[in-house]
Amino acid sequence: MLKFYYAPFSRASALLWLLEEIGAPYETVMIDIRAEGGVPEDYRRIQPNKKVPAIEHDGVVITERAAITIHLADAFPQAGLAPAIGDPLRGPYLTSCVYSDSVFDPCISARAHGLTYGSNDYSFGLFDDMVAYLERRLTAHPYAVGDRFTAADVQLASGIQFTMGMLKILPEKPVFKSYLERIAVRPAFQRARQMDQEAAMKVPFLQKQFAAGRGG
Ligand SMILES: N[C@@H](CCC(=O)N[C@@H](CS)C(=O)NCC(=O)O)C(=O)O
Repeated sequence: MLKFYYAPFSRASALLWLLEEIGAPYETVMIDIRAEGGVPEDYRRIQPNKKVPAIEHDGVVITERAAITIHLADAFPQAGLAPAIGDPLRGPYLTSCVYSDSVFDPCISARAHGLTYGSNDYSFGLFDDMVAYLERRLTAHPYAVGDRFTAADVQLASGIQFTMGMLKILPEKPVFKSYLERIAVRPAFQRARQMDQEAAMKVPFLQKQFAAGRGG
């Protein structure tokens, strides 16, 4: 039994895509992270900071998107989304899954908030180093960790898409654009996008944003 704690247009949207790539049945529990008065307190028993995503898989709760991504790709090996232990790509794969949330994401947030700092000041290091590293990696091979799509691409492409396309914080490098083009043709990606849009239309806060022409 797989339960997915989800809110549209959020970091949980990446996991919606991953679940669609995997194709196993799951039950979605909507969490209104934009509810007036905040996220209901009883959700804290699932996620200590009341954030999405979270999953409950066969009675075990897993939080933190990178951990959930790694877990799901391993739990459903038939989807072929994770190099196995012993595969030389396993190390780069794990690194990439975690890098997206522990380096890429906070570098973007720091930049968005105009934070100036030295490389040593924070564990995630410098924005420019992060951009140069991703540019090098995606120039070296078409996907996050080699020649084939893995769950690490769900992490990476979701981040690139949102921060380059919507937030306009990640620079529009040709290598990032062509990477997203390779991703955009995936049926699971397209399905998840559509599902995310439809779920967003049911969120009161987002309904108001759409009505005011600010959504999407
Ligand atoms: N470190 C968390 C971050 C998740 C996160 O930031 N979720 C946001 C949505 S994008 C959230 O739930 N925000 C609601 C809130 O903070 O109240 C993870 O990787 O799962």
